[in-house]
Amino acid sequence: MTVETKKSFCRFCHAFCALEVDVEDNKVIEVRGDASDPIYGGYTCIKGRQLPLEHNHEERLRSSMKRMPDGTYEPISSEQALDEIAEKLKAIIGESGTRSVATYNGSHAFCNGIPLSFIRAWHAGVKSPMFFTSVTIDQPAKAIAGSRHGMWMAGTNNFADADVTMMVGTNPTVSMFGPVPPFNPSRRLNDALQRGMKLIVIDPRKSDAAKKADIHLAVKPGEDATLLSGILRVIFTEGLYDGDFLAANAEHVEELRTSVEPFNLDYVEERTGVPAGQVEAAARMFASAPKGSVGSGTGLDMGPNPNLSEHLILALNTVCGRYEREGDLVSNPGAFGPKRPFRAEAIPPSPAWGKGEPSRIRGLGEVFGEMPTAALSDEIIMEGDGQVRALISVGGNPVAAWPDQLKTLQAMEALDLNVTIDIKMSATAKTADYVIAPKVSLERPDITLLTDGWYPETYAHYTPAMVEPEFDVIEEWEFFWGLAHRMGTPININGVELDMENKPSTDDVLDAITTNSRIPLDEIREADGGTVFREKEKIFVEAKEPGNNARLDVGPPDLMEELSNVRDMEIVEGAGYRQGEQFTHRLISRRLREFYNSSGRDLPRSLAKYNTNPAFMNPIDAEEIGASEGDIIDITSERSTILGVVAISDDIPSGVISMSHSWGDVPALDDQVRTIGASTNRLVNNAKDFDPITGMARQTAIPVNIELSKAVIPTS
Ligand SMILES: Nc1nc2c(c(=O)[nH]1)N[C@H]1C(S)=C(S)[C@@H](COP(=O)(O)OP(=O)(O)OC[C@H]3O[C@@H](n4cnc5c(=O)[nH]c(N)nc54)[C@H](O)[C@@H]3O)O[C@H]1N2
Ligand SMILES: Nc1nc2c(c(=O)[nH]1)N[C@H]1C(S)=C(S)[C@@H](COP(=O)(O)OP(=O)(O)OC[C@H]3O[C@@H](n4cnc5c(=O)[nH]c(N)nc54)[C@H](O)[C@@H]3O)O[C@H]1N2
Ligand code: SF4
Ligand SMILES: [Mo]
Repeated sequence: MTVETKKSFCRFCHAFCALEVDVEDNKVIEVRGDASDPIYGGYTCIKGRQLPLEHNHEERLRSSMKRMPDGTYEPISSEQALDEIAEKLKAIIGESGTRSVATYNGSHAFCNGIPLSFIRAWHAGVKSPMFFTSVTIDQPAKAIAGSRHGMWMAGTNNFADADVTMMVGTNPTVSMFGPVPPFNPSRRLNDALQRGMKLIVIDPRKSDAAKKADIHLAVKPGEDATLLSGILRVIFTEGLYDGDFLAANAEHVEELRTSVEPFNLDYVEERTGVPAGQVEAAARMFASAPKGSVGSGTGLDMGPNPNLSEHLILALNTVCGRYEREGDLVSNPGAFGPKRPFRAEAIPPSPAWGKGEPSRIRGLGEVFGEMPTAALSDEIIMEGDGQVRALISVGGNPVAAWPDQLKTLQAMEALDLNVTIDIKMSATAKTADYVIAPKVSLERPDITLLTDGWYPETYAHYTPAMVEPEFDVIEEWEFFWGLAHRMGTPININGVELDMENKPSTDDVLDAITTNSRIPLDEIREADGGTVFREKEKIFVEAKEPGNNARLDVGPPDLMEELSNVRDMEIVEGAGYRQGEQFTHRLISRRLREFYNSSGRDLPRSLAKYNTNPAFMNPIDAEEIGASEGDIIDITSERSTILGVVAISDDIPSGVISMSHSWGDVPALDDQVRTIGASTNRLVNNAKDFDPITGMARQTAIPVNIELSKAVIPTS
């Protein structure tokens, strides 16, 4: 057999690195970074390099599965599964209405150009508002804050020519997320530092990013709103703001100034643990550089007051005028987005909440057209009109990822129909009535839709399928098309009515999704591999439209009140949030390079690095409880207790435990903590300290106590 080499891109994570793929006998045998790619330049990571193994893994589902009355699973053909599921959905909708049918779209619905548009169209067709995604348990605060503060049409300053970058609660060289464009971010960050860019990192632990920073502010977990207010106060007090920009483009500046005034440096130091001199130095470094912005990640948005904290990020950029201005080159107007203007003007606030379908839970509701995932388990458990009875999870793993694992498990059991589309028997699949086996990335045509706006130039990549699987696996959209076909549901994408009698091809669906694309998909298809599409004429940021008086709102009254409440809180001894809460540590989230949330836990080279999600802790804290490397500890929040495997690290400050999420399984398997890890989400209480708009529970900076465990867990 000859080996054929073709170009494609990785979809193990959302970074979509360009690859060369070796195919032999319709099988993916090896992948390498495509060194000729103009954006990625041959970069891959340990996860991507294991793609062939993921495709050919012996535990990969090669047919869909149906749960039998005794709890075991039997293979079922995808057509038969679709027949049965469609019948059950019809019955449930007939009895309980369309609100009783929900989908949850997880990270692998995002690592694929089609599912989100297709499944939204399916919801419109069946008239169910119950569309959920992982975004509402991730960083919904970004969209919320943007909608309340307003956005700058021409965007923030580019990373490529920034003089300074501030990163808050993000670790881009591992996560492929945050202010560094996630295309070989290590090289991009190193290049930027070499050319003199200053880096400020706010993170409780000495993360990979923090190790490279000019200034690392090791904030006490969850106290970012206070620290960011302190930075803003220095900028106002020392007159380091961009007064001309604010006068022309912002409102409520005085309100912001007076609201941050009480955050004097003594107070900020006492509450956040960051020395006053460092706060001052960071504020000066950020504000005095001509260009460069601040950006954040999950470390900020999963903590307390996420919408307020994210607003302060936007306000920092606005106060320092860190936006592209008239005459600046638009480096990437987008390939797949529609044609649109780039003017030096504000897109005014337009709150993304308070409309649409109300949730039955905790006074929440639709946010930016999605329902809040943090309350989905309650929507399933709570009886009454509108109760969710059927759930289809797509490329997500609720049992691993949703806040409050015990409640999630209760919800999975309460469902009348529980379907998941997953490549393996995940913790969630093991609770499902049907597990639909999908194609894996290199078996599907796809486009770089998710990352379109993040590229530093107008880059796009279309890939055909590399191999055609010889077993019964289907794409996610084919599953929903199959349901719609059986239920008489129309599917309309961008005004294109799909043929509901004869199944379209994946390329037909991609055509529908890119109907309004600036660069026609056919032009992108013609290129072999990822390509930069140079503009015939360069696009520059235009002047503000005459008569446009839109302003960015840096100090909306509701948020200024929230800020004042933060300031009024008493500073708590230890790690609790309120007086009287007796906790010694705050547990913070982090990502591991070798895994993608719960994906990768079956890949040998990843497992060689970590076969559990260690409880990283400071040596002093370990000594205090008498724990050594590899010992098992009990980690107890006000909600529950989990086991953790101690990993001692100087990078973690005393009083902090740093652990990755989406590990572990159900409580019955806890004694396998050394090989399957532990579920940090079992520590989260989704009904307490939740954000009133998005329902986000505190998924980082969780107050906990630790002690050496009495559980006897063998080491091998
Ligand atoms: N405490 C705490 N909780 C968190 C977080 C945290 O930091 N701390 N992070 C949150 C965040 S940011 C997110 S995004 C969520 C993630 O939440 P989820 O997306 O629900 O969780 P994942 O583990 O990413 O689930 C992905 C699933 O997709 C499957 N899969 C892999 N490849 C494919 C494929 O090609 N097709 C299909 N159909 N399935 C595939 C995997 O086997 C896995 O079961 O978790 C959130 N939960
Ligand atoms: N390798 C890998 N890459 C991934 C993922 C993965 O699981 N593995 N997951 C993907 C997903 S779903 C997402 S959403 C992105 C997320 O991308 P990021 O947000 O960049 O994720 P992390 O790498 O966890 O970085 C978060 C940082 O916040 C810090 N932190 C924790 N609590 C606090 C706090 O209270 N305050 C501050 N200031 N910092 C805090 C942590 O120490 C950590 O360094 O990553 C994506 N990329
Ligand atoms: S960073 Fe790794 S997993 Fe993500 S797309 Fe690139 S090679 Fe794949
Ligand atoms: Mo995420």
